[in-house]
Amino acid sequence: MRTHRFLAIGLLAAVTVAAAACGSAASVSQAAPAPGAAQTVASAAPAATAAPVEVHLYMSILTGGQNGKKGWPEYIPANFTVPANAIVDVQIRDFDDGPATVSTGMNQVKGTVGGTMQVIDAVNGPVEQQPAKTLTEIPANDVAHTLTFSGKGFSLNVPIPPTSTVEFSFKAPAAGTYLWQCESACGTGTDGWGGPMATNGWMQGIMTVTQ
Ligand SMILES: [Cu+2]
Repeated sequence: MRTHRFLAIGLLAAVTVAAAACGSAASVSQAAPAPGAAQTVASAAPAATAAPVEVHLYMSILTGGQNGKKGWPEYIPANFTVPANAIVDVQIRDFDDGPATVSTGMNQVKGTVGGTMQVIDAVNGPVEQQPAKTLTEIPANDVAHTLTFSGKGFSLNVPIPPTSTVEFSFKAPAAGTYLWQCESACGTGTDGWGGPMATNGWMQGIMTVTQ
């Protein structure tokens, strides 16, 4: 199994709201130090948790040369978990330097927040500080891999150029499991759809969405 990780930063917003509630609670209790004041503070908590959770997902795409399995490029992690209805901010660093034949239309960005992605022409170091282009598609002959969900209940397509970093956000669907597949024929066999393209944990994987 691949390792997976994601960072939840949504709590920061909740903490900020909670701090504000504490401040107003202090003034309320000074004006009227009645037991009822504490209940007013407690009622503010549900409003804070109603804000959408935002999480970050960091992925890398390694070549078969990098991971020691020739002809088997690999998403790390390929299997990951996000909370239902969260805004998921994704960064994918693609260390693969060559394109592969992409399925028709899969060079277009679909299903992301705003229908766009950011492309950065760098993969190492603090790429966030490099200039980024906001794009809705890239040339079909410049796609190395894609991150594509096309099953029931969730649809997303992000094409990824060689040796670049892409960033985008999507809204997580309802709880469940969702299979993704790379739609760029980067695998083994005469059509490039064998090996990693047909193996979970490599060029396909599962997004688990928790309640
Ligand atoms: Cu691929």
